[in-house]
Amino acid sequence: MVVEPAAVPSSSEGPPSVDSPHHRTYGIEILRIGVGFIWALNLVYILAPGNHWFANFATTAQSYGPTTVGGPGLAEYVAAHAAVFSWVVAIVTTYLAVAFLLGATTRLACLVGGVFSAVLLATQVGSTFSFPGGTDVGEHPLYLLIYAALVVGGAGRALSVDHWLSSAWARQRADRARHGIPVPRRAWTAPLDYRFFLAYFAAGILIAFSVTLGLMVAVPSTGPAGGATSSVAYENLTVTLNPVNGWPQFAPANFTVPTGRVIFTITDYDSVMNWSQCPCVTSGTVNGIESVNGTNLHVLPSTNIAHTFNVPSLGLEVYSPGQSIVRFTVDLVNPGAFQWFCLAPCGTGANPYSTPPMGTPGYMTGTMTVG
Ligand SMILES: [Cu+2]
Repeated sequence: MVVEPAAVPSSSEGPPSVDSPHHRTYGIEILRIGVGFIWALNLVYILAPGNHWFANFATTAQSYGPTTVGGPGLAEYVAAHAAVFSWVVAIVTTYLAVAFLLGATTRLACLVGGVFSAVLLATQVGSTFSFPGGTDVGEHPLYLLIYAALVVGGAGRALSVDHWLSSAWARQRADRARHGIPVPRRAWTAPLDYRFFLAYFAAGILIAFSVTLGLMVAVPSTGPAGGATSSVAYENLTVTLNPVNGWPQFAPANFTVPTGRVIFTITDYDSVMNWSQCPCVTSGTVNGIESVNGTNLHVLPSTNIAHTFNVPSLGLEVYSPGQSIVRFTVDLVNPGAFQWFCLAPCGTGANPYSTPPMGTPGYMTGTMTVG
């Protein structure tokens, strides 16, 4: 289909009207279709069998516990009801993909998408804007802006099912009027004023954001999903450059965790490298996966690894891409002192595999005490 370039509206009377094709602007519709593609990609991720999205949902939800204000209670609640929440997310994702791509119920989709983004944002408030800010909710402020732009710009007035339906109804009403048949008044045949809708949109987002924040504080921590007797522990590590010598450094390098389920978060501020020799297969974690910026992976690309976190005696191999947040869950059965190593060639000398900080305690190796 050939689309004529968008005509510049000659009047300044607000969004283009349904019945004035000369005033249609296609830019806003292209933005809408673009958002539809993003949601379609999310849907592909959910449906791809290799991602085990439904099976991993509980672990993924629980891994957000440590970065949630008000404690991990809400994350644990979602993890404990993973079947319900994984389907809700899958259904919302499907609806948003279809609605935005086809331009069917465009405004409702803006509201649903906005509320969804507000809820996700609220669960990660505080870590969303922190550099590298790489959780998968990092882009939701942008989504909210796009939805607001779609509402204000009157998306769905061209290239869309909404437009096709409203034109069909307008024609039928005109037809009836011509033949003297009374035209029934229906609320939805007269488009809601966009400013009026924008008020609902803004209110919906504020309410969703505040309710989620409130729930995070209100829902008490109950421990990990499905087990009331054991508890889950969290360990947060960062990789930063030492201000004195410039070497990358895990902090803390020596730490103690209890036996049982431990959720690790590595925030890696170091830059990426192309490590063509990287084994890059996660192992020793629950389900053999790690989450990189919110996406569960078993095999990682070798092009952006900065460091690794390996505990050979536990068979644990986790890869940490640069400028990213890595989460993984381990079930630690036996107490003891376990030495961990970074195996990525991050040495600063001639041989990056053997020069400091590689193998230097307090930088790229240390002791994890379990018990
Ligand atoms: Cu390293």
